[in-house]
Amino acid sequence: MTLAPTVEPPARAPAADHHDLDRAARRVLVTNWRLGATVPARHLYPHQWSWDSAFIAIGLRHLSSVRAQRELESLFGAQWRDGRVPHIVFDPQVPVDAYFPGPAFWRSGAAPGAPAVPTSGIVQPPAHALAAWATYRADPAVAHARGFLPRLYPRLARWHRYLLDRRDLGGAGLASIVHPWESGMDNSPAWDSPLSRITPVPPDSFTRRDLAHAAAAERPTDLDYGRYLRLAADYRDAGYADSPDVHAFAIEDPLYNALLIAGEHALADIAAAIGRDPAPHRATADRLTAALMSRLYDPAAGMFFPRDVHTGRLVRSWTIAGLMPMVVPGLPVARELVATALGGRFRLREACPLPSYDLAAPDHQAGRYWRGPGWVNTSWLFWHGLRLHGETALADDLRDRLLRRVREAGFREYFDPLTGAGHGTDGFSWTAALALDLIRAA
Ligand code: 2M8
Repeated sequence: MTLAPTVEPPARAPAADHHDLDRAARRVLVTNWRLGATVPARHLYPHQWSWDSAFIAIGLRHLSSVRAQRELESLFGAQWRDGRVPHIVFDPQVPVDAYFPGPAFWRSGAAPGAPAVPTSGIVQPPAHALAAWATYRADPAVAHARGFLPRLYPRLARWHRYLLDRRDLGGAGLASIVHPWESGMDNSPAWDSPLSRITPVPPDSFTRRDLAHAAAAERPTDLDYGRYLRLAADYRDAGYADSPDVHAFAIEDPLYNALLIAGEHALADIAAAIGRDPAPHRATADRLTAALMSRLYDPAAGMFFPRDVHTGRLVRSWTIAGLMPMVVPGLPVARELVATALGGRFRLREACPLPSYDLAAPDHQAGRYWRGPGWVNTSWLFWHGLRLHGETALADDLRDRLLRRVREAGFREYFDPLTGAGHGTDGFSWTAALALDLIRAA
């Protein structure tokens, strides 16, 4: 049995005690808005990022449904002919050395089927169909008038098709990520072992820009970067072709595939709304859910783990990615995931945002990027999943604590899950956007 995804809280004005937070969140999104899209953060991330735009649209829909629609439309305007949606769409107005690696590294212009605008050649988690459906539901009249869904649906369907066909590197139906940046959780401890096989490029062959805007102790290391660049350069030099020979890093990730499944359910809803047949999308979602359960779920652990396609083994690292299948409608083990989230590794009742990595692990680092701190997007996804599976009390409690955290620490990129201290950049768009969404569900 599958349930329809319920990503759209009823449109509501913010309660009086959230007015200031609401106003401040709007200000972040206004400041970060460029021509047709929103940057994740002004200095650290001055271009359009793929899954950021999905979360941003989920918040923007409460301010301006047209802007939310344009956020997604501008991203899909940079879709490649093979269906891939690039992880970064570069703004040609921004100086080329503002972000590394920039257009000169990715050289998308030389790749077959790339758009005219410069982009990266890798992808990010497919949160877009969910965001498109939520955006439509916020204002169906305006969406109809602009032809939003009929225009976006074929592009979303081609995007998913790319992942289902070209990225099924393990042959079991699940999509593989081929770079840690594709996971969205760039330096997750889960990637340490598969990355250890990759020869880094020499440290003096590149100049990082991120360290000009964020503390080194809160970012990935130079060794991580050396390996990221090796993988990306190999992919680029193969013309961005997808095959197990090209991809020395190939992982079936639970977060990635959970969003793909939730996205297929959203595509079914979208298809039905525009008079197309939803059944193929529901069938794909059901097939992928079965593969997710058989390939990535460990019943003894009550947890999903990534599978390394090259070794064939699960990577038993307790990251928040393993809880993300909560967003899958009808997931048969939602109760087990809640129990895991309530346990000592994630401490759902106190930790906020939920830690990106096992609080009890000796190598948990509360302030370093995706190796411990909490992010609002993964907590929003878990909150959404709790509601989807009827865990309303836990969902409401998480929502209230998330809003309190953001009010106290600001629209930071990530937070110490126990002390609440803010880390990374400030004025971070998805933190603001998802706060706007949570406020309206309060
Ligand atoms: C971070 O990733 C980028 C590379 O894509 C970076 O570190 O430069 C990640 O947190 C990723 O999930 C996010 O989409 C991106 C922009 O916010 O920043």
